[in-house]
Amino acid sequence: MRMITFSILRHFKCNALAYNISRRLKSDAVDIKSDDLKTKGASPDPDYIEVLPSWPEGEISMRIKATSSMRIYPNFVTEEEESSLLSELEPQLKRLRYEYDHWDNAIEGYRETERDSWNEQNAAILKRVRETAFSPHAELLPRAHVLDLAAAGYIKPHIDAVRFCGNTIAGLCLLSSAVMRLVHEARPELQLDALLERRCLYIMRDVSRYEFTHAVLGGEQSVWRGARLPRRRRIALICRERPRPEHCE
Ligand SMILES: O=C(O)CCC(=O)C(=O)O
Repeated sequence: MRMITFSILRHFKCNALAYNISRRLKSDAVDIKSDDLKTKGASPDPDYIEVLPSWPEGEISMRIKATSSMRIYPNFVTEEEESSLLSELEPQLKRLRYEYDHWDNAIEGYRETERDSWNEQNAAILKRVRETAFSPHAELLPRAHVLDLAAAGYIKPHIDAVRFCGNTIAGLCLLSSAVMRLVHEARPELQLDALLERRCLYIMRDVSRYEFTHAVLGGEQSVWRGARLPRRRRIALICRERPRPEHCE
């Protein structure tokens, strides 16, 4: 197993071990009720989740599991809230260089950090993210992961490692819209795109998290419903649950 340069994102990416664990976890994952997701303010997502034509028409059950295990809340933060978050993040990010040679080639053109202390306004936003995405009993990782993708950056398909985070992942999208593509690991014809608009919050858990790879498209690939979606610099503020104890190293 390759373990080379330090990277926060590395902890959340799959590797051979994580794949194996995630396979074992799948049977648990599909048993979790997808309506555990809070639906406050969330659309059923036909506007933001698009099943791609390669998905067989008769394959309904997996379609329901996949689409109901991902939620997108458009305009979760206002422009003013976005500016407030950026003004706290930018000085920290400016000190870092974009990297183009991620240890496992999972991500190109990124810089990243973690943060656990926020000014009052931003702490309230983070609290709202956590209250929306996680159950009150969830144990969360204390720091939010800040992932800054350059305009030319992109994230290749991967499954997040269960060793480093729990079931639910919540990402607040700042500065640029993007398309996230999910592809079933064992049945690659099962594909869907999610439109992650600037200032939206997305939540992934269960099937979308464990059975599908996810990727953030860049360059020419960044297309939503047949139209180019220009990818600019994008910052994702990602909150995660602690890993389940049985998955800790
Ligand atoms: O940038 C994003 O929103 C996705 C990040 C990602 O792929 C991950 O944290 O596993």
